[in-house]
Amino acid sequence: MARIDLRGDALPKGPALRDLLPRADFDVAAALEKVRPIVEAVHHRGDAALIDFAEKFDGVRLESVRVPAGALKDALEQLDPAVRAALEESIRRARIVHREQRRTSHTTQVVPGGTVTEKWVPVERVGLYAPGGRSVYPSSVIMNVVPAQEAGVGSIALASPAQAEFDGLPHPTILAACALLGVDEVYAAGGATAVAMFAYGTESCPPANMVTGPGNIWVAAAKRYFTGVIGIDSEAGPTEIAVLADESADPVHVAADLISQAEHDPLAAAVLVTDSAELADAVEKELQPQVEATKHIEDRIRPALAGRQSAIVLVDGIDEGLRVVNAYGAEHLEIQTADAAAVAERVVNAGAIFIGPWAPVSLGDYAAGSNHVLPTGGCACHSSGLSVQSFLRGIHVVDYTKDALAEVAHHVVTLAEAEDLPAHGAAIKARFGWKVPESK
Ligand code: HSO
Ligand code: ZN
Repeated sequence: MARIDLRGDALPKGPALRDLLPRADFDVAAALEKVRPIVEAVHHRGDAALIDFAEKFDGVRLESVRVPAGALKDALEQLDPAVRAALEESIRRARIVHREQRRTSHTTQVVPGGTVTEKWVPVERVGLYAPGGRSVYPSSVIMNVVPAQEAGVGSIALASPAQAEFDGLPHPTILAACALLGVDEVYAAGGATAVAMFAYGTESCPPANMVTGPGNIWVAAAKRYFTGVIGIDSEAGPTEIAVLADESADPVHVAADLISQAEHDPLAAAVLVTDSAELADAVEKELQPQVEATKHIEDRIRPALAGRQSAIVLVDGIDEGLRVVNAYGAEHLEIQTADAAAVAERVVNAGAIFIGPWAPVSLGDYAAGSNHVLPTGGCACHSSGLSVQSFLRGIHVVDYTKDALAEVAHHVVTLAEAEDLPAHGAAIKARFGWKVPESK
């Protein structure tokens, strides 16, 4: 892995620090141009376009994009019992956490006779995307469906690419996960075509108000295409892990955790930030045998670790390390230091934080109860991971009596005039015989 030495004066004081930190090139804007004709074809030709694109991209001609109910049932019946038990435990834990995120409506009395209620209402219909191909992740189905269900979303549909080896159905573990979660509306559609299907609706799929779920750059580009038209969760980019570690960290754990996320994608980022040159050396030494011993070596892990998005960053101390990880805003941040909980308190930018030796990112990916759909590419500086909140809208309900309106009327009229919007003021005066009521 590359080294970035930020010891001494090399650590910049201000925002310049961010420019020194490693990050993958993930050019969603360029992909947008390629996605545009695909999205337009789905808009104009509906299911016929989806079927043609499945043939072109997934190599299978579909009879229909909607997955029959029997296929979900069959997939669940054929699911390996150990995988089923693990998925059920993952669902159970995710529900425990997400159920407590539910918000209740709240009424504030602003003045006597004047209230504002914030009413939380779930999005009515959501389309969830689960990738196929390199990443068939039933765990991501759980991470999208559970918060939507706990938010009370009434209509949940899921799309995942058609698989030639399964007669054009999505991958059976995706179908089984849907069956376990009680999601019965499933479509065989992939990438940008799936996002367009949900955004516009087709003959077989009613349009959705929101699309969530991970995916490759084409999914991210399609989400950007529809930004402002439908709701999206985020443009998920390649996975990132940052580890902030001192000399107390176990290099075997640190190396294993860096590799664990490098396993996702050749563009995945693995970043170690440490004040211990000994630990940096030990981790690098440890990476070699561990990489050799794992599966996706050449296609993902080696390019991910050698890529410009991954590095070992050397700092003078943990205070400086905190500045680095806060500037970076990792999707996943592990704290492997003495007194890790206290160090974690000082982190302000991260998608999720994993404290100490017994909370690796892999736990969060599957079974901590936390959500694994998290902001990438530095978006943790302004956005959160998926939660029940993602699927709710807060509607302000304003309720004022005549006296309460009269009390503030002169201020409203004054501000309307100051903004050269006299009709706004007139809407108040019309209620009081075209006069501004005297304030008490
Ligand atoms: N680490 C990925 C999620 C995932 N890991 C799915 C395993 N399966 C992004 O948070
Ligand atoms: Zn993962």
